[in-house]
Amino acid sequence: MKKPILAIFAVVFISAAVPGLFAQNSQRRIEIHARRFEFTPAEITVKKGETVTLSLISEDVSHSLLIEGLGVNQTIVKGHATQVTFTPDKAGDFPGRCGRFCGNGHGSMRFLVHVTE
Ligand SMILES: [Cu+2]
Repeated sequence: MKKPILAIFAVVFISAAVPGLFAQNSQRRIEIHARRFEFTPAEITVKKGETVTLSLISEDVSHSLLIEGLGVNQTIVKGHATQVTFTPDKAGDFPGRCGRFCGNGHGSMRFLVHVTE
């Protein structure tokens, strides 16, 4: 009976001592709000190889989040929380924008993803 308990203690101890060791596949989730004419937050920083899920919420009209360098092109309809997942495979800055005309300030609806090594 003692060995399984020791094994559990060992796993708990190692997990605590080495943060992230058992979290390799856990997805990071970031909530992004869209409204005329901004994304909030307008910038995020993620790690290369890290799988990130953006939870997109519109507060007014339909928008979209278009990040060409990351293959993201997701319509955001008011009243429907939408998710988009990506895993950047290179470091750098990836500009995004609203890809759906939403009014006079549409062109200033910018987004930026910093991908670090
Ligand atoms: Cu727009």
